[in-house]
Amino acid sequence: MQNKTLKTLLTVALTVVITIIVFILLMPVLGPRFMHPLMAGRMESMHGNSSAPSELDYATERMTDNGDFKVSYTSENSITINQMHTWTLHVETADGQPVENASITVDGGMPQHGHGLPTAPQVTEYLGNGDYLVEGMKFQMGGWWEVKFNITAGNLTDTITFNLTLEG
Ligand SMILES: [Cu+2]
Repeated sequence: MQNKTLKTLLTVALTVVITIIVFILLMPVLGPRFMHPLMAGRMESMHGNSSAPSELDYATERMTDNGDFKVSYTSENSITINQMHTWTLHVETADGQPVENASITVDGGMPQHGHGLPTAPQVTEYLGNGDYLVEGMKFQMGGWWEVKFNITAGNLTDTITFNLTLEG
């Protein structure tokens, strides 16, 4: 009788130990799946807090990367997250002449989060005097954003990246 009890106890203890060992060994495999909701929550809170590199240039008027154009932007209203809005992009030559009828594409995203813009903004209208209407701008969270323009006018093509940090 006592022998059998001992055997049962040993079996239970052994099962528990083996289960724990197997669980620990499988942790790297199971971990990501089990941890996901928790980690996701933690990532989400990191999302807003990750600070941008300190040396970023936030100027709204800059030279393009090869120095071909001087570009500035204004927003129709203050940039608030999750609000679709419109920019006006002003493009000049390096010596200050307005650039007419350029073809311009828009791209952007959050370098620290590895995602792009939530919308596909487009230059929809040339307003004259080197001004271009950019519709469909939207940012879905606070933090450091890059907005990139690729500008082609005549035989010149150049790119520019504007940095923004948004509250959110
Ligand atoms: Cu993000």
